[in-house]
Amino acid sequence: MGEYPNRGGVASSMVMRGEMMERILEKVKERSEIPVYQKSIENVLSAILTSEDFWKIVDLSEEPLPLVADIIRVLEEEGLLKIEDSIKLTEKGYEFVKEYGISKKMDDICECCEGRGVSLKNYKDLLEKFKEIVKNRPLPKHEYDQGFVTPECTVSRIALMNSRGDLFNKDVLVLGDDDLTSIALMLSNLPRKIVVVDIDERLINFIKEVAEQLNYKNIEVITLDLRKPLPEKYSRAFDTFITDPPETVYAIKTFIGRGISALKGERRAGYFGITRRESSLDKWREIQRTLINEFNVVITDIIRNFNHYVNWGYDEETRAWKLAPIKKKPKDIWYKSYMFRIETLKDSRGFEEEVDIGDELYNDAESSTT
Ligand code: N4P
Repeated sequence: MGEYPNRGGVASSMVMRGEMMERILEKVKERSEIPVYQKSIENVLSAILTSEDFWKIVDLSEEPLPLVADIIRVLEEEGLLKIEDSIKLTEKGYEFVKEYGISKKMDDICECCEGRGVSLKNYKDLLEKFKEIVKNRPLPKHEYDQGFVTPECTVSRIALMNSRGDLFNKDVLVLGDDDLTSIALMLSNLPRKIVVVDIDERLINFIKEVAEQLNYKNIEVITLDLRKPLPEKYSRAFDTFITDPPETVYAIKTFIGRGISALKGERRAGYFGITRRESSLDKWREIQRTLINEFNVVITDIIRNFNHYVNWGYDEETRAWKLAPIKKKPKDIWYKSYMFRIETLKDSRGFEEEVDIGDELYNDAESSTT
């Protein structure tokens, strides 16, 4: 101390902010089942510097919603923020982020592709037709955790899969289709054959009707709960699959595992969305372990926030709503997922067992939109 007389103030505030961070971390750990790190707190604070809106804070922080809610409560208890009509840092909060060295969360994504990395230039007609057809689509059902992506996302999936050589003259399997990707696939006329599986009759009927209107013949649709295995004839029958599973490790294993089992063999591709809104990075690691160690496939692409989910209308009935510190409906899209592409290699294998689980297919400690 004596050696650096002028730095006493700085040193003591350094200790103070270190203690404050430790305390916040301990308090959040006490109440959350979700792994929390200093980085999680920093992410939330950084997002709060950018937005006062809870949903936007979840979106920007990229921490699971229930964890963000707990962190916000603790920050409030510590006097770093105020929850009123919106979420705002207090003077003490601003001081803390300044001393701690936390800056605004920037979200400078490309305005042409919204960060998806594919161009829709060659798919303009398809997009227009798709938008027209889906105007009277079945609305999302809470019990199946449905929530569909924007038409631009659906059509970008076609552009993406085509760019990777996974559509033209290929047999394509769609596992769960509230996004109506199969309709965009029909309109593209790229696949050789399309098979769609969904638990929801309404979707199956809608897709059937559209196929009839388009006079599209190379499609089969089946109603099936994916807790059960696919019909025998679909084993090793496809070149490509696409799915968007509920975010529990169970659902991911089941949906993706069935997709992999349905592929013809090596060097075939699978696509699926994985979110940060309902999955911590610890869960992501678990998912990636399953992919690499159990299924023996390789991850070739992970595209951040490729999928944007249109707000699904049953917000007030969800756990997310209960946890939200301010009961205001989201204005903008906040739920996004990363698009994964995997490829099979020699000795890749999927999953064919029936699973005996109920609600755990949809819910775990990190999920919140059911
Ligand atoms: C969740 C959507 N509860 C939002 C509504 N999840 C499934 C929807 C399928 N299109 C997204 C999960 C991402 N893997």
